[in-house]
Amino acid sequence: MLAPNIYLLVTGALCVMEALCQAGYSHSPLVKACGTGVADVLCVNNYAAVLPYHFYRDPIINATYESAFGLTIVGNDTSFHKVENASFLVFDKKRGLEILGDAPNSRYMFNENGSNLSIATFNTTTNKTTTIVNNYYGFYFNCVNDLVVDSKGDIWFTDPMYSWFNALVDTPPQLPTATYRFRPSTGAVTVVDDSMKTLYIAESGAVSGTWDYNLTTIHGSRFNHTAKRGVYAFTINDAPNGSGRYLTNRHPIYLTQDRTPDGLKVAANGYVVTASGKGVNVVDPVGTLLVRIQTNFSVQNYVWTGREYDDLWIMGRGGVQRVQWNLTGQVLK
Ligand SMILES: *[C@@H]1O[C@H](CO)[C@@H](O)[C@H](O)[C@H]1NC(C)=O
Ligand SMILES: *[C@@H]1O[C@H](CO)[C@@H](O)[C@H](O)[C@H]1NC(C)=O
Ligand SMILES: *[C@@H]1O[C@H](CO)[C@@H](O)[C@H](O)[C@H]1NC(C)=O
Ligand SMILES: *[C@@H]1O[C@H](CO)[C@@H](O)[C@H](O)[C@H]1NC(C)=O
Ligand SMILES: *[C@@H]1O[C@H](CO)[C@@H](O)[C@H](O)[C@H]1NC(C)=O
Ligand SMILES: *[C@@H]1O[C@H](CO)[C@@H](O)[C@H](O)[C@H]1NC(C)=O
Ligand SMILES: *[C@@H]1O[C@H](CO)[C@@H](O)[C@H](O)[C@H]1NC(C)=O
Ligand SMILES: *[C@@H]1O[C@H](CO)[C@@H](O)[C@H](O)[C@H]1NC(C)=O
Ligand SMILES: *[C@@H]1O[C@H](CO)[C@@H](O)[C@H](O)[C@H]1NC(C)=O
Ligand SMILES: *[C@@H]1O[C@H](CO)[C@@H](O)[C@H](O)[C@H]1NC(C)=O
Ligand SMILES: *[C@@H]1O[C@H](CO)[C@@H](O)[C@H](O)[C@H]1NC(C)=O
Ligand SMILES: CC(=O)N[C@H]1CO[C@H](CO)[C@@H](O)[C@@H]1O
Repeated sequence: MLAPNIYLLVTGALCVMEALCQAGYSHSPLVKACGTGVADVLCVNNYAAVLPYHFYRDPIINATYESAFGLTIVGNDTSFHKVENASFLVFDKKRGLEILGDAPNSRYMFNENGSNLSIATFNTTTNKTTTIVNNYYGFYFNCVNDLVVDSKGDIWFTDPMYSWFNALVDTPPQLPTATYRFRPSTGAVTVVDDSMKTLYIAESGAVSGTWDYNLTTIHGSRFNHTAKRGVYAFTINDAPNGSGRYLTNRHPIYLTQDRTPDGLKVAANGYVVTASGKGVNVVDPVGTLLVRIQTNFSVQNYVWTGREYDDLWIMGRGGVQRVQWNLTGQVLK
């Protein structure tokens, strides 16, 4: 008969027994170059589940410093510092390297800051942007955010309030947070519902603030790492008589390691892709982190393009990055 594993709960007080604490550190080096070598890909050994003492991650996010996993100080490991600037972090070696494919590539394309209150097209031949919608019957959008284009050419987008809370705009919110459909051929903007089988919703309670129309309240927000910042899955059910849909089975699948989830999308194979801080994470449908793309700017959104839908354009505050990999987007119907 096999002896069952014995799990010890090592409390803070027990950690004075240094030998016991250090004994758990058996996954050295913590990170190592991996993959085909065509891009800087780092494999994170065993999810870095045991960091050698003493380690420290500063929780601060301010104008000059943004807490990130890769900035964790791990004084007794000589490899971990490489995490900071790697293009790709692989957590699940088999599925992660499959997502990256044979020739992953991540390139910073250009710096850009705007489109925060409008939707514009960008012509990759001329580098020209053309605004196609910038208001809802005279009201400014708060922060046109996540966006997808369906096969009919309709653009579906969310309009939350981050721009105000992040002090990116000087117009306080004028509309409720909502999801819209914009039809470029007619100019019509309509508030919509979703119609997918599983709905993923990101919660960004960690970024919060207040406003009023008197322009006297605090502009900008504080970041609170202990508040909600997870991805939740719901099952979408059809009402029996076809009269509508309802959600059940809300369950958290993922807590982002940096900032809050943003730009949530589902890949063709069902993997859930979400921006978080300065990067984009790929998790499986139960929330296991497989791969992270790292950028040097905070990512807000991204879109799959190209004939094969494997060309990912990532945008955020301070940049646009292009990633060519082996994870394809969903063709929306
Ligand atoms: C921002 O946070 C970093 C890290 O904690 C700190 O060193 C720096 O002084 C802070 N800067 C400001 C302007 O508060
Ligand atoms: C390295 O480990 C030793 C022994 O556990 C510990 O005393 C020391 O503080 C650690 N050094 C750093 C820089 O964390
Ligand atoms: C990562 O890149 C930044 C910006 O170029 C640089 O300041 C920093 O030293 C780099 N970190 C490491 C560990 O190389
Ligand atoms: C690319 O992904 C597919 C699954 O979508 C997989 O079958 C294939 O092996 C992957 N390619 C590489 C080079 O890993
Ligand atoms: C983007 O915005 C940031 C913050 O407002 C500013 O520091 C930076 O210069 C801007 N960059 C460009 C290219 O406009
Ligand atoms: C981009 O600009 C070029 C040159 O003006 C034009 O020929 C092309 O049709 C434009 N692309 C789109 C998708 O509008
Ligand atoms: C468009 O931008 C790219 C990337 O910055 C640059 O390489 C290219 O020359 C630009 N094209 C034009 C027509 O300005
Ligand atoms: C607007 O702000 C002023 C100054 O703080 C305050 O006296 C007034 O009550 C506020 N008005 C509203 C409608 O909140
Ligand atoms: C951070 O969020 C937690 C959980 O919602 C809350 O209990 C705490 O008061 C918040 N801290 C601050 C400084 O707002
Ligand atoms: C359809 O079902 C809903 C809730 O299940 C109910 O409220 C509604 O009255 C039903 N409509 C018809 C036409 O049966
Ligand atoms: C990010 O990297 C690109 C390319 O190396 C560089 O042009 C850009 O200035 C960097 N941005 C920041 C905020 O470091
Ligand atoms: C494209 C666009 O609307 N950019 C705006 C984003 O917000 C800043 C701050 O309000 C404006 O200065 C930009 O023009």
